[in-house]
Order: sequence, then structure tokens, then C-alpha cells
Amino acid sequence: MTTCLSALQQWVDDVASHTQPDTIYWCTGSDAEYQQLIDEMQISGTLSALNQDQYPNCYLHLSHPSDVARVEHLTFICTEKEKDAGPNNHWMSPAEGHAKVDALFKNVMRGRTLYVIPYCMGPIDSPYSRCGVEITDSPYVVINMKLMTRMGSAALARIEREGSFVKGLHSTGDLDPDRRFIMHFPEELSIKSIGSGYGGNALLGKKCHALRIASYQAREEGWLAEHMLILGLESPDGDTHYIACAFPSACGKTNLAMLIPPKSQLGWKIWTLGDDIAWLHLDDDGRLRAINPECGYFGVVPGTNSQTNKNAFDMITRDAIFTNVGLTANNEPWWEGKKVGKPVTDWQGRDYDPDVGPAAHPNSRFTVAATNNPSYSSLAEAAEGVPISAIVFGGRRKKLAPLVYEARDWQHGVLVGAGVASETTAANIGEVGVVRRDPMAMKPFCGYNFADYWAHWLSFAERTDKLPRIFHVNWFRQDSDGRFLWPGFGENLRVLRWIIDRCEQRVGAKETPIGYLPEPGDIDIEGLDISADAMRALTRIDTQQWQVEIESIGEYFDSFGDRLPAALRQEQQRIAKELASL
Ligand code: GTP
Ligand code: SPV
Ligand code: MN
Repeated sequence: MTTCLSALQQWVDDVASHTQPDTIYWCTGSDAEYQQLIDEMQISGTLSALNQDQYPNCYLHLSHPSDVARVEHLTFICTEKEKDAGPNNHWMSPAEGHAKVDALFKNVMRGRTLYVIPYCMGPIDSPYSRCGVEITDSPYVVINMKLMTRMGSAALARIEREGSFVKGLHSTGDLDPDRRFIMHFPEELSIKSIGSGYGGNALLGKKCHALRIASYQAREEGWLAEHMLILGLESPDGDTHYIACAFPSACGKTNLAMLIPPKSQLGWKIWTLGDDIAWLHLDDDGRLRAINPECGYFGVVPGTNSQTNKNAFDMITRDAIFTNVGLTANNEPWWEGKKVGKPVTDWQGRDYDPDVGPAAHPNSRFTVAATNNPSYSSLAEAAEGVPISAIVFGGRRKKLAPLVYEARDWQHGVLVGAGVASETTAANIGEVGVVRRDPMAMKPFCGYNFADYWAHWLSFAERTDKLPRIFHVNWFRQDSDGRFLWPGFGENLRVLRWIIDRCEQRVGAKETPIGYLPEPGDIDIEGLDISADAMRALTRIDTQQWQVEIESIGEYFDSFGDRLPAALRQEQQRIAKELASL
């Protein structure tokens, strides 16, 4: 056995002696293994088959009612120095972090199977990909990792070749929120997660590895690990531009990544490369290239229907795992916004009663392999990734943020990203609908101090003059009656077209202190039922409101002290001054 594999074996042995599982199982990633686990979970009652005529190979899992979302308040970055984690993270010293969870891991796997899951984030032969091994006592985690990552024997072979991997230890524990912790040790490239079986808390390849640990590694090594979808936008002429968009959790990445153009946008086509995470590297020519480290989707179910997201609606009718949705009398999954059928039971398995709550939990999710998506781009498997033309930040803002605007240059673009704010969503346990700063949509996911992270972003301008342009979008502006001003979903293609027109220098723009806005008429609204007033509201800025916003960004920056890059302070002050002189 090679040194690396014996190090892996040693770690598995150590974990086993501490957690005392009944059995140890090394996952191969085969389809037969997947089916075997599905069968076992149906016997144990943790999974139930859905209507196999309408939803072949689809299953339902119901979480513990306290375990339905990420838990930012229980998520820690354990670096030697507190300042390295930054005010954007909860911090614990590595010694305390280990001690706290090691006590909870003691004998926790008694009566359970310990699964060893070798996985590769990114195409198995890409130099940009990174491997990890997750140890878990949850078969639900294994089957989700099978759909979401390149998992099993091929990953193990790469680990043996490379000699390194990120270590992730996970147990569902007793699901008691008082004994739930998601600990990251970036300096050791390891993760320990206990007490949750849910999504980002438990599928360690995803947010824990591919964002928190990877962002830390990316800074050291000169690349970026981001909470971004990647899409290809093909024009009627057959040119394809690749765009990477960072929107906070439950703010529209999956929907945009697999958008189907409306009938009015004849000849346009969207290709999906990724819907949640992008790893970005400069290539030898100085272009920024992206790979998607995942190969499946863990998507928000509510709101998915044949009009909003037909690709997702169709792809989850087979080979999908549903978590925390309701059921129809016909044993089909049901969720708010499905538009067809009606629920008889809710996400807790109780008789559905609209007075008690929704049938599907607002953060209910589907898990499905990317190959189920009719718009999946074959380039998502390309070792070299795709060149990025535009980076788009966004948030969920009822007020203030226009439909779209463009940063003046890279430095301003980093300010635009750092200033992102968005209303909180059900993707985290906590209050929903409160506006908070979510820089680059990375507030819950950056494995180090945001001040250092922004400095790292800024440094790319010193390395190349071929960086993508940076934009900001907001699909979520509302009128005074709480109705969305912009139709969203497929119609967002119209905004992407303006973005590409800007990249290709085919269209002018209105210069404002916050950036370049579209001139009236430059966004195609033909065939849309949208008033001229609404379009005006979407494409102008309110000077006073923006003065308050820019001041608030300045106060937010203050919390980073003198670690804040001077260039960001300068940008913020420049905008404040320009707004004041309007
Ligand atoms: P995470 O998986 O949590 O990172 O979320 P995400 O960013 O992929 O968000 P997703 O695409 O799943 O959308 C979240 C919710 O926003 C869903 O209920 C969607 O129906 C809704 N949504 C997405 N795009 C739009 C849009 O353009 N307009 C409006 N009004 N709602 C949208
Ligand atoms: C998010 O919250 O951004 C998600 C879902 O994509 S989870 O995998 O739970 O992080
Ligand atoms: Mn996400």
C-alpha cells in the first residue's frame, strides 16, 4: 500500500476505534452499491419509494424537523489565530474545536456502519480538481454524494496518485441541535461535522470542502473558490459566452443555470455547467477559467414548475431523491408552487393542513445527477474548464438595487461584490427576509477573513489584463403592493443578453456613481407585460437611498479594521463623493 493509502487507512482505523462502528464499508461508487443502499434505507424506514410509474427511481427522505437547513450559528472556522477567520466567521481555536467535537464523536457509531467515501471535486482528470474522503455513518449522505460528486474507486485511485486529500468526518450523532457543530480546520485541511444529516452540514464535499476549505487553499495557491453557477449562453449565431454568477442561497442560481429561453427569444440557448460552486483559475493566456467541482444538483424544490424551470421540473421526475416535500394521494411528491396535484401529507409525514404550515418545507430539496439535465453542457466534464466572459453578483432586494448594472473596472467590481446585501432565506436556520451583507454570496462559506479575501480578489488585476467584466443583478425588486417588478425566470435571459452586449462593446450605457446602467430601450422587453414605469424603476438609481447604502457599506467595512484593503475604502469613498455631488 502506498504511503497515502496507508495514511488514509490509519485515519479510518483511528476514527473507528474512537467511534466504534459495527461495520466499516469502503464505497466504490457503483450503481449496484447505490441501489443496495436505497434498498436498505427503505427497510430501515429512512427512505420511501415514490410513485414508480410517474417518478421512476425517485425516493423521499424526511429529516428530523429540527434538521432542515444549514446552521451558520453552529458553523466554525478553527484557525490558530482568530483574526485569520475574521469577523465574518464564528471562530474557535483548533484545540478547542477538536476537543468539543471529539467528545461527541466518542462511541457515536455504535450499532452503525462507518462508510468511507473517497470523492473528487471536479472532473476526475482535471488539474484543477481536488479530492477528499468523507467518513460518515449516514447512508443518506452516501447516496447524495454519489449523485453530487465523482465518488468511489476512480477518486481513490487519484488520491493514491496525488498523495493528498481533505479529511471530512461526519456523524448524524443524536440530531440534538445542542450537540450539533460544523467545524473546519483549514490549516489542517480537515472538517468535523456532527449532529446534522442535512445538505450543506453533512455532504462535506459541497460547502465545507468545495467552499470553506477550498477558498482557504485557493488564496494560498492563487485561485478562487466561489458560490457561483456557471452557464453558457449561446446566441442564434452559435457564439457561446460563459458567465459565472454569485447569488446567495435560495436566490436563483439553479434556476438561472438551466434557464429555458422564452419563445420570444428565438435561437438563444442556455447550457448548464454548474448551479452552485465554481473554481476559477487564470490560465496561461491570462484568462479566467471555471470548473464546476460538483456533478449533481441539490436544488430548492418549492417554486419549481413547468413554467419557472421546466428543465428542473422534468429532470426530477426520475432518479431523484426528494428531501422534506409533501405527498399526494397518489404517492407523488408535492410542493408549493408545483401547480399540479394536491398534497395529503406534509414534510413531517402528518396529514396536510394549510393552517399548520406548508406541505413542503421552504428549504426542501431535490438531489439529482447533472446528467439528468437536458441542458447539461458536455464542457462541464472538460479538464480545462471554460473561459469566463462575465462575473455577475446578485441578491434578493425588494428595494434599491436596479435590475442590472456594470462595474467600471475590476477594482470597482470587487467593491460591488463586497457590498452585496440580500434578504435571508430558508437555506439557513434563522430569521427569513432580513437584509444582511452577503459579500460575493460567500458570507456563510468563506473559510478566512473577508478582508484578506477581498485583497485576494483585487490581486487578480495585477496578474492579467484579460479579466471578465463584473455586473450586479436583482430579479427581486417589488412594487408597493409586494409584487415583483420583473417577471424573472426565463425572461432573465434578456438581462444576460445586455451583459454580453456590454462585454462585446455592442451597446452603450448610462454612467452613474454606482456603475453603468442600461439606457431605456437597451434591454429587449418586446412581448413582455411590463409597464414603462416599472422599467424606469428597474433601471434608475435613487440617489438618497444609495447614499444611505454606500454609507452602510462603509460602516460594514469598518468592522474589518486596518486589514481592509485600502483600494476598497477608496472605491467606497469615491462613490459616496460622486453621489453627494449629483
Ligand atoms: P441554493 O441552492 O440555496 O444556493 O439556491 P439557488 O441560488 O440555486 O436558488 P434557486 O434557483 O433554487 O431559487 C430559489 C428560489 O427563488 C426558488 O423558489 C425559485 O423559484 C425562486 N426564483 C429563482 N429565480 C427567480 C426569479 O428570477 N424571480 C423570482 N421572483 N423568483 C425566482
Ligand atoms: C445553500 O444553502 O447555498 C445550498 C444548500 O446550496 S446547502 O447544500 O445546504 O448548502
Ligand atoms: Mn448554494
